[in-house]
Amino acid sequence: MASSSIIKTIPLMAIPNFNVCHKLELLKEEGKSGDPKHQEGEGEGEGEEEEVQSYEFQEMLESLPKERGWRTRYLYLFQGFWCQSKEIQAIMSFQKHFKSLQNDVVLATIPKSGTTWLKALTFTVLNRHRFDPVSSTTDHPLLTSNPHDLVPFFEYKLYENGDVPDLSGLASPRTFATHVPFGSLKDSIEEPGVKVVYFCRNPFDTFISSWHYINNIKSEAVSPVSLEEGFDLYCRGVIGFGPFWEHMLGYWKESLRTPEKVLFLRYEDLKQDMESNLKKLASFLDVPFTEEEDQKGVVHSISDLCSFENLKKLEVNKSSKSIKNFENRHLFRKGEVSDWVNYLSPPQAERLSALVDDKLGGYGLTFRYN
Ligand code: PAP
Repeated sequence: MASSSIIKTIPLMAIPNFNVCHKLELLKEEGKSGDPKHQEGEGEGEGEEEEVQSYEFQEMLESLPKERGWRTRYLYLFQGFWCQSKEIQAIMSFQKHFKSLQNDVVLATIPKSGTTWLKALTFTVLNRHRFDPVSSTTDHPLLTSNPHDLVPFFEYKLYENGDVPDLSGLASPRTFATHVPFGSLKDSIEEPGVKVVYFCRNPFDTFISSWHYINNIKSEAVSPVSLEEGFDLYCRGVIGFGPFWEHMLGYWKESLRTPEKVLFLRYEDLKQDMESNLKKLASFLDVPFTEEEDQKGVVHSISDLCSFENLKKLEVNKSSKSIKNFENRHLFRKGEVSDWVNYLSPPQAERLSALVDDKLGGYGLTFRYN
């Protein structure tokens, strides 16, 4: 799925070739597919959970702590964070097989922090000499491809189902994305010169965005997560790739320790001041804007091209699916700061605020969310 959909949607060989070499042996050994009754997705009607997994994988899964899932029946505590069985399968394959190269760029987020936006901006900044964001407004790849097609996820595209993609033909800098926390990523990006951009959004809006999204895309067979239940799970850390505070802290600390390797950006800052943040991103990626580009209005053109309003209205973002089971249109809901005030009660807001202060305040990681 990964290879064909990417090749189909990206013009001019921007990402030329993701052939799957072989499956992760542990997960795909012939004759060891396990008892189908033990499959997590059994009876859920959830396409993502239907894949037959090996007996060893099932055994490993059953040894993990689990909680009620948001989108699938369970979330498992794997390597210290919560995720679905299919994600574990992909992450294991990624960790085993991915080899970083010197100029690789990895975009990291916890879901619903603005991943789609960051992908659009980074792709456009890095490729602005091939795809001019100022004049070629009619044939820019973003006009016909969703950002998730242009910057593939390790866990939802490249290594999905335990696949092992052939990344040898990719143009440099190779640009990938992940939701995996830093602790589970770091061994895979040890090559000097690999750069990580972490995009952080305030936990209030991230929660509301997640709650809407999951209720839009979840299988009919999984009961809806009410706002109250979802909020309680979120505050207990039980959300995909959470606890959110550990996810944020992992990248925050690393950005302070190795600022040349990890850039920490905030959703709210980009909303307030796109120009300086886009310049920061370009400089970090070693492709700073020149004075001439500044005068030509390149920064503004990129900002406009990647804006919520522009992306949301494109046909590809209204009617296609770039990631299996996820309709692109659900990736563009409101794109605002502070929408949470329309959903959370004062006691809920107090609880989350106290949690954020308690978990993150001591590290100097603060947010604007009012
Ligand atoms: P993902 O992690 O599943 O890829 P992600 O893109 O991080 O999702 O989150 C979607 C959120 O980003 C949505 O927020 P909302 O629910 O509060 O509206 C979506 O609207 C917002 N978003 C998507 N594209 C943009 C953009 N170009 N500018 C600002 N916000 C955006």
